[in-house]
Amino acid sequence: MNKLEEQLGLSKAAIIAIAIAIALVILLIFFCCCKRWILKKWRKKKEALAKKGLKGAVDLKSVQLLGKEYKEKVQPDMEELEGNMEQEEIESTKSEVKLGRLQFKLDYDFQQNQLAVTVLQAEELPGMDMSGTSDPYVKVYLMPDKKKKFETKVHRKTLNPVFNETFIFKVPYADLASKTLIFAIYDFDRFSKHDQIGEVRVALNQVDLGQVVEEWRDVTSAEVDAEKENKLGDICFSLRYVPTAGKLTVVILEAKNLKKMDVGGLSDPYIKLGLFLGNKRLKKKKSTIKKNTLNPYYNESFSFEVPFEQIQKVSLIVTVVDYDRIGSSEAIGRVILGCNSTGSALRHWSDMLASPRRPIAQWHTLLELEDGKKD
Ligand SMILES: *[C@@H]1O[C@H](CO)[C@@H](O)[C@H](O)[C@H]1NC(C)=O
Ligand SMILES: *[C@@H]1O[C@H](CO)[C@@H](O)[C@H](O)[C@H]1NC(C)=O
Ligand SMILES: *[C@@H]1O[C@H](CO)[C@@H](O)[C@H](O)[C@H]1NC(C)=O
Ligand SMILES: [Ca+2]
Repeated sequence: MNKLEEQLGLSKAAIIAIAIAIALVILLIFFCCCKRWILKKWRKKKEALAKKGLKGAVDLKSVQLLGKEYKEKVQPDMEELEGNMEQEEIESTKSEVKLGRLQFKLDYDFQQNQLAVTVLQAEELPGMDMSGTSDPYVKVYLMPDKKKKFETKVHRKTLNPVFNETFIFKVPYADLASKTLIFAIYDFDRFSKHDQIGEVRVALNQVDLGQVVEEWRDVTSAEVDAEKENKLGDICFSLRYVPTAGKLTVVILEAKNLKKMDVGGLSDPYIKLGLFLGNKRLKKKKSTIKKNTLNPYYNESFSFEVPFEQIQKVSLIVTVVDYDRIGSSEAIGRVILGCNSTGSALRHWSDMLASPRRPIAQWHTLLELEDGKKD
């Protein structure tokens, strides 16, 4: 019996038992650490394998990223602004007649004979949607010739959009005085006609273009007549892209309020689809003709082969044409889609890319055909 045993009052056997227990605990802890490390390694390997194995999923992901890229081009989704929004909503409902303000910049270049119009930003726009917010964009054109119409990008869920986009109008200085610059502000809506929020009219004979003009103007309610007289109608179709199959599917759903093209009658509209690579037409398709109507219903599906490498390079032109038995058929209006398009058309295209395999339907306002570009 040694001193320690005497002091603790323990037997030799008991001390050995305690030592073994301590060793066991240490071993257990060591095991646990090892196990975690091994599991982690195994998981990493599995992820790497999954990435390698699922080629299709990668395609899907990259096309989604592509869509996201466009979306960022269209507008940053401003979730973080949502908090401020409630405040704005309350303020905007307080004063119903207020339509907000728009800031723009005009810069006339006397050498080039061109007017650079910058849509800078808007403030305190009214909420047009159920949620109390709007998805604003601005159309910019000169009156009385409405030929060249520009559109800004659509900004999602905001009443204070920062556009900062510049558009160039070629106008000799002598002609400026007879022109009025229109900023028409719209609320984007996927499932219905886009509501006009209001407009800002700038009579160019009342501004001094000898220097750069930058100012704020109140948005006023739109002169409805001017818009209506130029109306060509609206069309609804869905777009679906399957990157793995390289297939673009367009379902033409319906059109409404089409412009009357036949004297003393309605129109006989059909839809023409053209797939373009630059100015070169790759493919052309036609819907059936709907007789004697301005509100045709089609529900007809058309598919195009577009490999993933090409989807960024193609554009799709949807044209509404009035069929004529006697003369040649006349185009009523059209929509151009692709990564170079603007406004609500760009939004539709980018939403399609961001949701591969899913059909995305949207209404579009028909635009006039530019002279010289046949399709
Ligand atoms: C607007 O765009 C110009 C040129 O692209 C840039 O220099 C400027 O910082 C932008 N302003 C805002 C407020 O984003
Ligand atoms: C549209 O066409 C699809 C496919 O042909 C069909 O399943 C659907 O029922 C049609 N919808 C209507 C409302 O006719
Ligand atoms: C977009 O514009 C660029 C530059 O003008 C052009 O090179 C490209 O082909 C266009 N893409 C489409 C899809 O039209
Ligand atoms: Ca909206």
